[in-house]
Amino acid sequence: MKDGREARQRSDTPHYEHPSGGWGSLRGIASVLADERPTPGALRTLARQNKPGGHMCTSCAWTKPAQPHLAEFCENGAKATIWDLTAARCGPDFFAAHTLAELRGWSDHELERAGRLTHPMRYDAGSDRYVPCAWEDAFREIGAILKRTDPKATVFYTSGRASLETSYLIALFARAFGHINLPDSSNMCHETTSVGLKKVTGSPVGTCVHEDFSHCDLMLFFGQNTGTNSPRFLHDLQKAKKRGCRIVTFNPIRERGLVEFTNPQNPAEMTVAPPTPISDIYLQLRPGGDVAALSGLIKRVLELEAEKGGVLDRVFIAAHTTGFEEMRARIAALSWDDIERESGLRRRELEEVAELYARSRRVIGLYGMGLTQHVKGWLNIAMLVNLLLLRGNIGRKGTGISPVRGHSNVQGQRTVGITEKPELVPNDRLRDLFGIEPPMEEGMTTVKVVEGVLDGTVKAFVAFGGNFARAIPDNRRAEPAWAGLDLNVQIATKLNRSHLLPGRATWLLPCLVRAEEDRQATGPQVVTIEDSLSCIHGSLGKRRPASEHLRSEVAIVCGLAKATLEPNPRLRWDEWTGDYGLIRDLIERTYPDQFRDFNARLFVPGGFHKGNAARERRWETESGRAEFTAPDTLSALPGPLPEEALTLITLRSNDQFNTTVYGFRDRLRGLSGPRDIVLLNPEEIARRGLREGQSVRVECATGDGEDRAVELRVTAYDLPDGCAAAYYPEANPLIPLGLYDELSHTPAYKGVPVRIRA
Ligand SMILES: Nc1nc2c(c(=O)[nH]1)N[C@H]1C(S)=C(S)[C@@H](COP(=O)(O)OP(=O)(O)OC[C@H]3O[C@@H](n4cnc5c(=O)[nH]c(N)nc54)[C@H](O)[C@@H]3O)O[C@H]1N2
Ligand SMILES: Nc1nc2c(c(=O)[nH]1)N[C@H]1C(S)=C(S)[C@@H](COP(=O)(O)OP(=O)(O)OC[C@H]3O[C@@H](n4cnc5c(=O)[nH]c(N)nc54)[C@H](O)[C@@H]3O)O[C@H]1N2
Ligand SMILES: [Mo]
Repeated sequence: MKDGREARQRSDTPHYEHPSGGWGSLRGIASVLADERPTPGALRTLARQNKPGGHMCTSCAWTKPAQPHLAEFCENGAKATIWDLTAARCGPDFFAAHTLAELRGWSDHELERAGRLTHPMRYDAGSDRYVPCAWEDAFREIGAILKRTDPKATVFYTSGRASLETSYLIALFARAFGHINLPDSSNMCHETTSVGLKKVTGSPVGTCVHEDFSHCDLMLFFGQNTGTNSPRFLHDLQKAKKRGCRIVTFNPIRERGLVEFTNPQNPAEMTVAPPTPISDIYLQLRPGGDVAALSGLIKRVLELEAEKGGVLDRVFIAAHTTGFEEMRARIAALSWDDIERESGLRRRELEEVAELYARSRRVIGLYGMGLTQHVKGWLNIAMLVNLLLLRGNIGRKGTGISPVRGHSNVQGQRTVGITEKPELVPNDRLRDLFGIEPPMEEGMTTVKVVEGVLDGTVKAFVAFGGNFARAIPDNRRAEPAWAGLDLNVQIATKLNRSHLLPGRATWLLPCLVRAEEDRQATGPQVVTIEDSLSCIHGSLGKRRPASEHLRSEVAIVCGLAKATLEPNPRLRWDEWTGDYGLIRDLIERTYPDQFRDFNARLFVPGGFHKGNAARERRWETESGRAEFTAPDTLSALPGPLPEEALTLITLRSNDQFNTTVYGFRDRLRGLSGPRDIVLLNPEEIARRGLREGQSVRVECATGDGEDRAVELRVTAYDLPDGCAAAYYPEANPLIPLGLYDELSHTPAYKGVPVRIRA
């Protein structure tokens, strides 16, 4: 197996001393250009990225501003686009040369580097190879198998890239067929937000709009790595800093992008001006320590109120919230010793931040996977909301709660019906519009789907993008079970491990990427996406498709649906394929409040906002009010750590997008080379009698009887005591399927008890 190991050596300095952005990010783009040799015109394509009339980047979900920069893309957005526009092709010749058994020995990086998928392929078990097939045969044969399959044993997975149009049709296809087993990458990601934030504010998404970032005077960042995962947001942070806004970060790792930033698009900064410091205060708390840290902040704010008054927004609390007294009493009873122990922070550090909070008029709370991917992830979010509610920091200009979402349209997929929860869609409208009977019992989440694959109750799996089998917890334990499926259909752009785990009948169907022209019966088609701040944008690809055999995701969904469902004159799959404007009309009729005049507003600069009740202080919660939560624990972890165990957090490098590994340079962390490493602080290394570079066996310590272990090499890094870190997806075999957020079932990828054996 070649994995770039020989080619690249780890740097001697594991701590990157340069600001994020800057020359390093330009070199990052240049090196992908050199490695990938994209088809000509790629730079011209990049210039159209994230601008009205252009295509929307397939990397992160950060908002696309109304006044874009000359180049409204970042290092990682450029990498994502260049990765899509590679000149390499993974077609019939490639598959004729390699069996799936052989390809299973390749790394994630090598598989995707084979290039763009070019032809529809069917798996041939006799030769253990994919062989080309015709689209119409694929649709007919897949449809025939689905017709024989119990809809309740069928799963349609979406990874958050597919457009609103595609997603609406996938959700409709599922409901017309008779299931809502619609796990989304969101079920591994911000489902904690969809459930937890909804519980306490009534809104399943963030309340901020872009303008709020120009008015806040404090931002609190919990567990979100802006420099790598939403780099365009650094421009907003830099602007906010320059006008005097303060930023406080809670993260076990000192992530470079939240330390300082040089704008690569500003010539003066690139040459003479110093970088902008980003965080005023940076607190390296213990993983899972956010409940305790937030408890400390709230405790001090309540003390300040008792000391001098005027700190709480009493009018807001009385008019808009419930549960304040119970929360107050619970927090008042907590001891600072417990708070310090569980958070790993000192009382005086938390008091300083609480005092800053109490002085700030407009505060935004931001968070990412560091809060959501925990057993008590929902409580993490509820605690942040508690803090914000104390001073009326939701539903006012320059305030709010802002989950920073992952995939470019993951939030939008939920908006248009990708959900396993029947109550979240207007079923009556679907009945009226299409004469279908949507299922009313709950469908499967990601965790349930994996359980179903393992126990054989899932029979058919259709993936509209993504790399499900690799991204899930316990991925190694689940791998053999995929062979038990009757049907596995993978719609994708590049080869990945999920494509190498065939069932009894298996297809790999290639689709267009967003930058490519999508020409249908009525001409080139626009698709739409919803960003992290709930703004909807049109996206128009102009590149020549990587192969003449590619189809759009809309065309593929329609082809499959038509071949599967009984004819219904109201399900007009062919017409919809020919004109996506018709699909947008249906979205508007299904969700009239959010998508008014949809087709007329495709290219509004900055997108159009779909609205948010909590932002207007309308609380669509059970109580009809914003809810304070009294914490029942100080830790987001599953329980006290077993003897000698550490808490493992799993990380993305700056050179990957989820399971897509572009390369081996985690530039902003000063790490490069092979990814099979485990980070520990030097004292932990010494205490355990280990040494740098030593190969160790990292074992899961949940003690549920399964043997979960991965060989990794010890690397010293600045982390809190009791914490280990390793890369995702390499570390996923260590993560038990049963470890997930109590309310939303989002896997606890950031809080896994592990032991290390020499
Ligand atoms: N370039 C690039 N961009 C991406 C992605 C990518 O892989 N590459 N992925 C996309 C997707 S799908 C998503 S969901 C987002 C993910 O973006 P993020 O939400 O930033 O997710 P992660 O990088 O997994 O982890 C975020 C941070 O949480 C910290 N952390 C870990 N445990 C804890 C904890 O207990 N408490 C606190 N406070 N912090 C903790 C980690 O140190 C890390 O800095 O990014 C999206 N954008
Ligand atoms: N340990 C650990 N595990 C995690 C996480 C973690 O932090 N730690 N994070 C979780 C999170 S937040 C997420 S979102 C999931 C991600 O899980 P997924 O969304 O399933 O995974 P991706 O790696 O984003 O999927 C990459 C594949 O998508 C396909 N693809 C790319 N573009 C397109 C397109 O335009 N159309 C189609 N049809 N296919 C396309 C390509 O074939 C590519 O190989 O992983 C989760 N797993
Ligand atoms: Mo995600």
